[in-house]
Amino acid sequence: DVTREFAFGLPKAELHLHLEGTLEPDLKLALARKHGIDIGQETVEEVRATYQFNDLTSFLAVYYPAMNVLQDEDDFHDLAAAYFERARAGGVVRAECFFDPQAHTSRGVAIGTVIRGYHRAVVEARQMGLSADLILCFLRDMSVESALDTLQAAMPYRDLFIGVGLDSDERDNPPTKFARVFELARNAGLHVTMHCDIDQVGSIDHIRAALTELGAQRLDHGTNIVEDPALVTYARDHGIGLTSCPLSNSFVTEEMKGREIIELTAAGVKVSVNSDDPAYFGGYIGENYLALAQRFNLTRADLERIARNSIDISWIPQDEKDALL
Ligand code: ES4
Ligand code: ZN
Repeated sequence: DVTREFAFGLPKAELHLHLEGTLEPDLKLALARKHGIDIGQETVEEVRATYQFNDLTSFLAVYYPAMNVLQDEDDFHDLAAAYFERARAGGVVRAECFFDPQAHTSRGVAIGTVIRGYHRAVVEARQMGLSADLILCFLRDMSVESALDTLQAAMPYRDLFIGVGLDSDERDNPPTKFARVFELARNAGLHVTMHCDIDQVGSIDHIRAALTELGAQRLDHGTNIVEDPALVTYARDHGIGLTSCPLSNSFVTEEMKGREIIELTAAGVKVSVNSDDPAYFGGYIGENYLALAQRFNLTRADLERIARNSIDISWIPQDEKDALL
């Protein structure tokens, strides 16, 4: 009995959203034209046809090169502003958005250009009644030195983001590689989350280290935690939130992780549903709620609980949170 209207209308928090993953074919083409960049396609349909993948490697091979069209502060603003419009239409009342500075600084764009552009859109979103903030992510397939440099370069903009995360290719890049970076971030009063979950040998060890050594307050994906009941209990007792992304997971792992989401929620772990890279994975947050409900026969009450949990595990200031719950 879950309708599209219900799934989209539920007030919810988006906690796992890569701003670079919201680059729709039409904006990509418009920015390519603006800057005179040849991206190899001439029409929106041709660009859309390149958004084609079946695992993380093939996805990242499209994802990073696409970012070449993001050049000036307005580009970053326009990307985020377009996302916030879509988020509002999907019932999002709170958005905590990842961005990848190294994907831009590595091609010569200044970190201030990135952060100022995104932040201008955040301020406008707030003026429209959407509570929003930024989370700076480190690319885990780059060196720890690069991550340290990035954190330091971001410090002049410390007040324009609320936390740090860890993304890109997890293989051979455990979170412990970045222990020093996360320690410095925590000391700066930043929130900490990290991507943990690629369904590979060792991912439960990544989750254990994230929670017990690195100070992670949330896990992005992280549903592999079901493999270790003691860690499930730990997550429940410490209020560790999980940010699951059904449509993205069905590309990268061929599963929405619905069983895990249901099991963990029943065990008292707060699991949210999110959109990851919605321009690439076939839908924004409303589509993710709807797809999960349809595939796993969830009720309206199930979705209401997930939406409420998403606000509960958000890093919104407590007084704002109380007003939303
Ligand atoms: C990502 Cl699906 C996925 N996995 C790892 N890192 C990412 N960054 C953006 N999307
Ligand atoms: Zn992600």
